[in-house]
Amino acid sequence: MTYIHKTISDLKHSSPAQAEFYQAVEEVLDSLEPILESSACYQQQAIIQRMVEPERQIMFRVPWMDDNGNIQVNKGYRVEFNSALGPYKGGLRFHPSVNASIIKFLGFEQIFKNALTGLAIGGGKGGANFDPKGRSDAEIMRFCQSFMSELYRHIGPTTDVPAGDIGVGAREIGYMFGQYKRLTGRYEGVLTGKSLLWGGSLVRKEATGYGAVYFADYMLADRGDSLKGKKCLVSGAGNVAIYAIEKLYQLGAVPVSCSDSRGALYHEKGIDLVLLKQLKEECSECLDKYLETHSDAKYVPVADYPEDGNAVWRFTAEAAFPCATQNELSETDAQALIANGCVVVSEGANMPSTAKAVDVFIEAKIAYGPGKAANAGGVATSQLEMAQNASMQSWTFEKVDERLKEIMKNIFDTANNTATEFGQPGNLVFGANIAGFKRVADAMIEQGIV
Ligand code: NDP
Ligand code: 2IT
Repeated sequence: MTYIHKTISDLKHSSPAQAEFYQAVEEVLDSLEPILESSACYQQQAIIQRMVEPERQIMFRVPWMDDNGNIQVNKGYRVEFNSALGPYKGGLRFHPSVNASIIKFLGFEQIFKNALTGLAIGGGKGGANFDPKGRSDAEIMRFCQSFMSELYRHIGPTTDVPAGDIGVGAREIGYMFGQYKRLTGRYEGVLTGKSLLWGGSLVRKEATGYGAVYFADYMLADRGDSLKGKKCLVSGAGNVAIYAIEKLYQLGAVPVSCSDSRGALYHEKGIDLVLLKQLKEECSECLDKYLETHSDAKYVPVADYPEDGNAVWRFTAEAAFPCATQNELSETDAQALIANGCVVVSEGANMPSTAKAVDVFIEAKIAYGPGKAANAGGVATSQLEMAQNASMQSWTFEKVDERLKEIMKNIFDTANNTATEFGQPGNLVFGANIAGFKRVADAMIEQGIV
């Protein structure tokens, strides 16, 4: 059994029943053989065994009272995965599906994503199995306050800096920041994604979606092509999807779809972004109402999705931006995309394509940007928010956007050049995994056995 296979097999024994976590680990480790062969030190230093084990995992009870006076209890998590490159950095997800496996897969991805940005940030992730849907503002506030009443003792501006993810946006960050400040008496950059009124950075809200689109454009530019005029499929209708759609329009592309947990929307003429933003503000699950304004659009409810995939990927387009959640794009979806002429896939979400779907993209040699490279613009801009907080400055929109573009270009170049260097030109999964791994592993070796 190879060193890599043994590590995965040991992991399945020590951390049972964590399918999403194994999926993320296997994808990274599968790329590492050439670098492990080229340098014996990684194996000697047990780097892989150390990397797959979080430095610290915090699990806690989150009790809160709902509007009817009933006591509710949720499970809270913060996984501080790796601090070789800087303070733990990564979002908080509030979604009923959250469990240890999901938080660990997200935290593991975050290590390599953050390394690829070239910035000084380690990897972490957290969240709770709390479902914000249908909850009042007061309930959200009480939940966030209870969550922070435990989390505050584990985080700090130079130790661990959480941000948003699914179900956590500016409102939740505000309530959590308020509680942190109340408990510690400190006003400091302990969270990113803050409101522009009190310490947030311009472009942070837009950064993940914009970044995934910039990344797609860099991949295409390298192939003598561009997004201009291309029909694009986008999934999701949250923070990442909305700003991916906005940037696609700005670059002259035509985003024709979006989706949520209830269904997929397709509009040949291009998604009406003003209406989409309005619908998402009015109600969290009413994409079908779009048809009241645009009768030429099409809505497919989840009940009518193909058995082996997601309706959003069965429409015809040249580009795809999965921006909803993990494993939302199956092998059959990937085959349908390729058959319909899709030439570029850029992942705004974390691990949205199943392992078999990724194989289809690699085999077809289309431009495929894996999440840990393509969606790194969000966390990179979070680090720019930290830099502004620490220096008590506020940069202009143009300055932050310029830095974001530069970072996305560097990530593309690093992943692309590394793929070529290690013998698989064009394979950005391979290039991103090796480049991210190398930066973290070398830092770990220099810092000794800790
Ligand atoms: P939001 O909560 O703003 O939006 C999530 C969107 O995805 C919603 O439209 C939601 O639909 C849909 N969705 C969530 N879960 C499911 C599901 N199980 N099935 C179908 N649709 C689903 O989250 P974000 O836009 O911030 O996050 C989207 C993705 O991007 C996630 O994978 C996240 O980890 C990743 N990401 C986010 C970053 C950020 O800065 N926010 C940075 C990097 C990656 P509904 O409302 O119906 O639930
Ligand atoms: O997955 C991610 O990179 C995020 N949710 C953003 C993390 C951050 O710290 O901004």
